Amino acid sequence: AEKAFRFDVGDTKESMKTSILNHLRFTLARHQASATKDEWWTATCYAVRDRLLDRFMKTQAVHHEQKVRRAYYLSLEYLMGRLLVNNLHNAGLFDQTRDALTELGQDFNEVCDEEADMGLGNGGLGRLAACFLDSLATLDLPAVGYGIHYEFGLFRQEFKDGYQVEHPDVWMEKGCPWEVMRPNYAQKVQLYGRVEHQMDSKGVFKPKWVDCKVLEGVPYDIGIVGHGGETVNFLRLWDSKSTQEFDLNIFNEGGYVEAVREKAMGETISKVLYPNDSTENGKELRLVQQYFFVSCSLKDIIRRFHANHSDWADFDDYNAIQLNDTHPAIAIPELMRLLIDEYGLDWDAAWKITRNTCNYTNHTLLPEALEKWSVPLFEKVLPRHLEIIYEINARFLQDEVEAKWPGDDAKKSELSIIEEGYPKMVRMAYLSVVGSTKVNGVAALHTELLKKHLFATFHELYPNKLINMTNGITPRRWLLACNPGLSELITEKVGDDWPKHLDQLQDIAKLADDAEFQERFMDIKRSNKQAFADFVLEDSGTVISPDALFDVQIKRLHEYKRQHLNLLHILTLYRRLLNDPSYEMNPRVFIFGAKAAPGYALAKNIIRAINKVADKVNNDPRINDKIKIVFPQNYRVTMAEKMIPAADLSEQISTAGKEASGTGNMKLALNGALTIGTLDGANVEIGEEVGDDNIFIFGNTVEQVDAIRSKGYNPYDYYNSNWELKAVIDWLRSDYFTPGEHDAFAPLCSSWLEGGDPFLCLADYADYVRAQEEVDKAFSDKKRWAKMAIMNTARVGKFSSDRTIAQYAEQIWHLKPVKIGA
Ligand code: DL6
Repeated sequence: AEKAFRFDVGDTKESMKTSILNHLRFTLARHQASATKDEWWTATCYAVRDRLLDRFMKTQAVHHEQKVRRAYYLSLEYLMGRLLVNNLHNAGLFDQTRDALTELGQDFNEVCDEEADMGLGNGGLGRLAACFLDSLATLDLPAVGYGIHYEFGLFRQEFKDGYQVEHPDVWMEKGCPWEVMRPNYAQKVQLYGRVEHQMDSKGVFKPKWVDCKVLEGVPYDIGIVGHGGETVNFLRLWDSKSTQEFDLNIFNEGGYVEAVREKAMGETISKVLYPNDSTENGKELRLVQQYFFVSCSLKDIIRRFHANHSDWADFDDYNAIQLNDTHPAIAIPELMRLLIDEYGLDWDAAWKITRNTCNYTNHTLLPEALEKWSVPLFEKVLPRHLEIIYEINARFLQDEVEAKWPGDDAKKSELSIIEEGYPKMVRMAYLSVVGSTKVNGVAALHTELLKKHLFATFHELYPNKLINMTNGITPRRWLLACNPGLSELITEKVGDDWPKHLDQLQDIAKLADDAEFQERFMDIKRSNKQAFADFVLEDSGTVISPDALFDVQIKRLHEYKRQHLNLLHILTLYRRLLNDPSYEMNPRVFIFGAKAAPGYALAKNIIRAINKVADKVNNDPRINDKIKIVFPQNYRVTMAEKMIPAADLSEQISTAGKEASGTGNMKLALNGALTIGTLDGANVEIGEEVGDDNIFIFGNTVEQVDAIRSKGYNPYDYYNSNWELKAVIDWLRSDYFTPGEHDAFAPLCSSWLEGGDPFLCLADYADYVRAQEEVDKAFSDKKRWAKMAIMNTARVGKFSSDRTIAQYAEQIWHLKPVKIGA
């Protein structure tokens, strides 16, 4: 009987056509003739989803039957972008679906363009999580991603008079056909209340968390298909709902309106992603969000464990949990609470399980990004967890710190999870280190700096705990799908296995001097540049030439990333051209993509400065189109997919020691852009792979930065001794770029001078300009540039997230691939 009702989930064009039409008719109740573009998109997604769900059920059945060990990735952010094209590639349905839609009279690209980005993340950390999900499934590793089902993702950015204006991101306006709601797996979560210590029947005092508010988490699952389509893992996102209990008390007291208001409040928890990539400490809702998704996820993990096992001693044999930064660090006390209070384990058994199960990834050294929660806030929201954290801390200080450094109270206060002060603070990074088996940095340099600075004393205490896992990116999205021209050329030369084995790109290095290959490689680059130029023309009316050098800086707007150093270079060139119309340089298009955290005033001032300089430069006939600046609004994954294949030059110019890794640097190099960068984050390793001849390194190193600072850095020394630097800063200080509006960029200019230039733009300026002159010279030599670009693509195979995930699986999770079979 089951066979008779089986859906057609075949992979032929005809089968796709039938499914799409069936969904138009039976899911959306539309006639083919009157269906709108977004309905075609929805029907196509459903047709693809049918096939994914079929594989998903098979995958989960195999994992269950084989009682596999699983990895659980806990992340507050997933910057997924669009899913259709990627899913089609990974599931092996791309050609059939494109042809099916074409035969049904639809423009495939237009249908794909209906999809809103799933932008449930801020930047690098969230995008890394999305790449990891892709690699986990591709490598057939049993894994589940857990996060929050935000109603609003990262804000939509608009520019008005150069200012950034934020709007809510209504990404689910047309629905999200990828997800499946699973009310049967809903979980209850307690919050607030107080702890009572009640005597049990044996006369032992037991903590009881009482008078809590109770929320419900309802999961939405999104299938994650690996390349080749065999394994379909899933991302489970929790949506918050108020529970019956939540309302009833107030209801019974006659407070209907109050009850509904309370109910609505319960539902605000998963409403919106916090729009800051480095600071969001102290906000109660943020702590509630973290606890809400962590508690739901742990209960779900335990439920799954109990489906196959009954002995808690097995828990850490079957489960590995990865904490994506400290955002889910509350998992450590929550797992302790569940094991002790709900399941009756003793402290030592619970601690062994917790520590053996959890691992933590650090993504930043920036002090302001290190999460700390005030003890009073913690006590209000999670009183029982605070007790547990105090106990973890007391035992840690006594059993481990005292054992290693007897009588050393300074060490105890240095390493304490509780920071003394008014108010006391809970240091989430320390809690994460103490409660984890492994702690990893995200690039070699970053891990070294963690060992030397942030976690130096922990490293002495636990010499094997800190390890490096250099980040990576999925080559499926960031080459195969976004750069079809280059993908085809590579496939022609090295076969079609490279999306799963990116090291095979090395084989094109031997063609780097081949004139015909160079020409084809650069023709593809040119047509990608033309496609981007067409987009820019339509988007903003700005004309840019695909023959110019496309100089790209795409990342969050932050002082440490130094978009304002890039701006100083632009102004330098502009000034040189105005002073000397015969000044020789290749025409350049400076391309920016960046959102600033809504509360980050200086970052927003930098955005406005770039936009205002762009207005002037782009419309100045005196410079003969030698410089153009384009800064499209609302940079997001989908826009990155257009910019990266079109880039010639990749700006990775953070102050040395500040960028943990970077992943845009990897995407751009993979697509044949040359890096101009400091010795920071993963730039160091990119340089090692591509070789000194194929990268432009400049600026002070970490050691030099430290030396400059310890001598007492004075930006005026640089300002007063470099007349060109002085001239461009003064220029920006004038009202030249904002006629009649004085001091428009005072915040920016004073940050360089009176503010002490915390990120050393002025100290690196001269060497940056020198390196840019090198870039210009190299670009003039077309053969040399082509060779360098090819060498970049050829030699960055190391930065596939498959390599990163294979390392996590081997060194942290001890996880084995599980073949699902046909
Ligand atoms: O590890 C992913 C990514 C790194 O590539 C970036 O260098 C780093 O800035 C970023 N960190 C964050 C925010 N950090 N926190 N918390 O996105 O992680």
